[in-house]
Amino acid sequence: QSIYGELPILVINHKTCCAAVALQGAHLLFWQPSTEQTPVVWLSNKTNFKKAVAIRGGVPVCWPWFGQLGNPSHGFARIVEWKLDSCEEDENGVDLVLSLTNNQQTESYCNKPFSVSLNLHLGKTCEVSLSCSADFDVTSALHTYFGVDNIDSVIVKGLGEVYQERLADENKPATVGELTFNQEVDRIYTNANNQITVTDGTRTIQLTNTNVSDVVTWNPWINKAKSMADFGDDEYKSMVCVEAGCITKPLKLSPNKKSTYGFKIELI
Ligand code: TA6
Repeated sequence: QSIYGELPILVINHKTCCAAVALQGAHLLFWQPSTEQTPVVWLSNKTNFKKAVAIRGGVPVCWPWFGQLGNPSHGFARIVEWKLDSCEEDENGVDLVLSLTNNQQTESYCNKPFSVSLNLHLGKTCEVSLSCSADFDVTSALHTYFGVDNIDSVIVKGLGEVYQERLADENKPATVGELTFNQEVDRIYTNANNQITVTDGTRTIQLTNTNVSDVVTWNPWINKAKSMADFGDDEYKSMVCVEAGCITKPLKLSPNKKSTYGFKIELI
């Protein structure tokens, strides 16, 4: 464990992969299998490592709301410090469990009891599973940033053709089931396959989702990239967000029953 900027970070150097996890937000910062020259889970070079400031890249945990359904954007879970419950290593990789329960950090955002935990497996595959219980419903997403060789050659397959448009003036026709990028894209696909692939011509990443209702796709493109201080002007070329989410079908929670969703990432 070390401190990077203002944040406690768990650094993982295993024969199968290297990775890092910030205790703030139980935030997987990056994941790079040993076979790869560049991270599969991507982190901006300009991200902040400041307390209570959202990290740009990795897997932000959006909870207990997605986007602007509340304030701060994407919920408070990603900007408060979680507890490391366990960290175990074997020849297959490293398994971490982190948790957050209502406490003095969270009471200004939420005055009700809740419990949320995140299980991470970091090895040849990257597996992230969120479990939560509360007496209120939540929307949530694991907002994964994938590293790509060049956005111009990216094709995302398996999304289906039903989506909610989050941009005002989107005018690009959807390619049935496949998505390519030549402008800002910000969509919630509501009938995607459980298995999605992201290929950029040099590698194919397979995302297998469990218990999710939605897959969000986002690339800020040129102008929005320039407008974000924690995002390099050209970094839109080397990332794409494909996010496992429970947004259009919120998680109906109860205090004594855990609701769980998540994903597995592997190279195929
Ligand atoms: O998931 C897409 C999105 O909701 C976009 O609208 C954009 O706002 C992105 O998330 C990043 O949000 P953030 O609050 O992390 O800057």
